Amino acid sequence: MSQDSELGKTTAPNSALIIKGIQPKTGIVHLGLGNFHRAHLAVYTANAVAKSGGDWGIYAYSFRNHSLADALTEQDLLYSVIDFAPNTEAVVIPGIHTAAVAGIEACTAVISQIANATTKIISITVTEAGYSISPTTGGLDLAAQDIQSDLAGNTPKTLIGLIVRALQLRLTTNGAPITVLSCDNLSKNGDRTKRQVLEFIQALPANEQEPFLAYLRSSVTFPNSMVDRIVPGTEPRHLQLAQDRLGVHDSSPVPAEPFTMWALEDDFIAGRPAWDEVGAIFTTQVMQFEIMKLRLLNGAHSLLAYFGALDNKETIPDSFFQPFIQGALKAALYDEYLPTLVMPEGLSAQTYIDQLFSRWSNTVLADKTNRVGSDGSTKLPQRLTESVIELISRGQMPELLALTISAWLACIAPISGFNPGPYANSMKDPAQPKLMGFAARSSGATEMVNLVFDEGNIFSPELARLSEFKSRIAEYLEIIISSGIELAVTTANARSKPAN
Ligand code: CS2
Repeated sequence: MSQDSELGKTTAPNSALIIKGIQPKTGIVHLGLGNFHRAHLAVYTANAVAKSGGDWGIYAYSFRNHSLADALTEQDLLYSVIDFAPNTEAVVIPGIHTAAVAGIEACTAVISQIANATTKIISITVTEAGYSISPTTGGLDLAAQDIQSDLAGNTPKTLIGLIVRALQLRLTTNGAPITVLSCDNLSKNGDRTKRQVLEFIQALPANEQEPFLAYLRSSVTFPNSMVDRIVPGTEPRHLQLAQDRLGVHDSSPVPAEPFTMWALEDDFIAGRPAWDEVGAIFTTQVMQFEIMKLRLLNGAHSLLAYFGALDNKETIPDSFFQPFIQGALKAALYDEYLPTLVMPEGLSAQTYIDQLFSRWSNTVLADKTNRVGSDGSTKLPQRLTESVIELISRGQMPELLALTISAWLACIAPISGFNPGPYANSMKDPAQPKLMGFAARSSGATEMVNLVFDEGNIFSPELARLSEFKSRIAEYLEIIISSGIELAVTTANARSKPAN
């Protein structure tokens, strides 16, 4: 990394912190080069290397985004992470990447880089949708076309296929230990990644399985981790702001909120950067952190996205400041999510929720409802299933969680000529074609909801068995279609009362 680019030489205002480290060699291969990675793991790692050294440079791979990889390469792998919030002008330039490559043609190089004994960690941010999870088994979706293709030995198209092929090569070339670190919003993300990898291996011909399974048992660890920072996509206004703050052109700045959090298990079999010295929390309570974050932040975030979009709100703060939505948000948090979780020791629920309220009010960041609302079919099952099951088993109907699912369906696959508005229309979802098909076949909300649960392969069979809950989803969907989101929300709010 030469750091000769304009960014490397910027004499930007007092606000810019350039973390150049000492040009470390690659120690981490990151799968899923996107804005979140660039504002989270990359910043923690750059800080850790600047403070305590170590060869922890990051070789980053994007499955699809050629233009980002090329743009970063062109500017010596430097980019700015810009804090967007009132009263801050902070900019950080993490000089920690050693390569940025993309696409299937780069796959072989990535596999050899992982196999190289100098690589100690594979880190991952591919979103919930990237793990090839079957909603029916919770394990690997063996029927998925790309998984089939990877199992047949073609150049891997999936995350899991790529990891397995790289570990196979590593075993045959040096057999050195390595850590696989998921940084995605999945509960038990390390355990789940391990399960996917194991199920992939178990689907290979018997002679390929051993001694690979023995290598996995003895030399590969999969720590669980909870990651947190709200990082929207880059828009033209961010490019302009980067230019203004830095005085030089950055083609690929990352807008981010100042808040950042990372809780993880200290299970790095081949070592790790000194992340603990730069704010990461090493704890045995990662589960509690994950559940807290997945429900209180992400679950409520989805509610803000769908209710907001249906009320014509472009941004999360606009949705948050709408009084009837904020009432529903509080009911969901206090009456439905909070009673189903145990906070990590030392963290107060009220402090965490107060912080969330200030993060969701960030009008400078202006995170979009259509970003958070996209991919709901892979996000919602993670965020609300367990709370729904638990509340129902206690005799409480989770009104707001039911309505979150209704609102998602109304946004992604509207029926009966219902138009959910521009912000819902711009949401994307991998299950959208299938859901639109259901919507076209449905004469009303009940039929639609039954199809989603019977044939959608999105929610777990356990959730699909809760017939009263499904009727509630259909009822709210009907109200949204006939009278709009506000009436649906006020109806759900009025009914929402804890069991005792
Ligand atoms: C959001 C997350 O996309 C979403 O649904 O809830 O990206 C959220 O911004 C991050 O998890 C915050 O850490």
